[in-house]
Amino acid sequence: MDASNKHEDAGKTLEAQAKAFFDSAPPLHNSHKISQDLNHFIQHNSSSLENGEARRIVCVTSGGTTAPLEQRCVRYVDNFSSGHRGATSTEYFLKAGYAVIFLHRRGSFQPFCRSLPDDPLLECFEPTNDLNIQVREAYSEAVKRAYMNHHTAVEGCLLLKLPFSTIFEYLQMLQMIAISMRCVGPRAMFYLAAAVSDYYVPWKDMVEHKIQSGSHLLDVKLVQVPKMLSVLRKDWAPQAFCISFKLETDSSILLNKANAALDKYNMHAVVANELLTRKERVVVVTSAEKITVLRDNSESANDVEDPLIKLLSERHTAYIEDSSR
Ligand code: 9Z3
Repeated sequence: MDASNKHEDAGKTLEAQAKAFFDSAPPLHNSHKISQDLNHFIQHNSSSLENGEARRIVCVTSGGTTAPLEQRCVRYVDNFSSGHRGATSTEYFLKAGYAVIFLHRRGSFQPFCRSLPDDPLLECFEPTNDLNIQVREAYSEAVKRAYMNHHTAVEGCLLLKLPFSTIFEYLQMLQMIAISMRCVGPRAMFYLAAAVSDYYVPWKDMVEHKIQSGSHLLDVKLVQVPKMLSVLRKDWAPQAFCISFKLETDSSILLNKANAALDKYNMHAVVANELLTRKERVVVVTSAEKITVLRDNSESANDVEDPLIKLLSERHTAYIEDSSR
């Protein structure tokens, strides 16, 4: 991007920057199917439960987005996130009675599969004497549990899994989800755990073919991704309960940065976490308080997401009650 373009972009309102991003992004391949699946899922979960209330729906984002460097992409800038937070949180949201739209990076951790080995297909199965395949004894409980939990959630229309890889796919899908969830009003929650690219190469500025090696310096200009959290809150789903995450490696700046994000993006809460301790400890920052949430180390199977989702679900209940007054 040259200096004049940069100047032009900096002068635009956020809405105009967002529009320019979407106008120039490569179109989603399967947007019609995604839209159909979303509408069906939301409609299904909007009908009343036995107690007369409608189910709450959360969109959990998970994993890192990529910023491609070439249109026929061979290389990209990636963002750190294994997807463990999002996958684990999805399990606890389902347990708490939510329907979950799991917007995740292709190939990242999946709900209910955390206790399986890295390569489950090769490690969990073995051939029998008649050359059929069976589950190895050591994994039989874990495979059965993963299969049953996953099957129950997906077949029961309580879990909708939507994969992305690039920042273009992620933001287009997040926008589609948010707009489809408008009708859910305050019962909708966004739990934005994905690690989203801060910088990207706009599609129109990107070379088509693989960048050739040979020159000493590779000069690629990356542009700031418009801050879509504000647009989500303001325009896409203004009634939804919104939680974002703040990740830092320097603990001395973490809480200030989380506070700043809370104000800047008008979030209902920001979950602050540090890279090294993210599975042990998070701090939920709201305008009124800072609550430290710790993993319960007395039980080996416990996750910090267990108390975290309990807390956020309670806060969401209070938010829904407040909204109906
Ligand atoms: C997080 O902070 C997540 O908790 C982690 C989870 C990515 C650390 P894992 O997937 O890790 O379990 O391996 N997500 C948000 C990260 C982020 O990029 N936030 C932006 C920021 O900090 C705001 S959107 O500026």
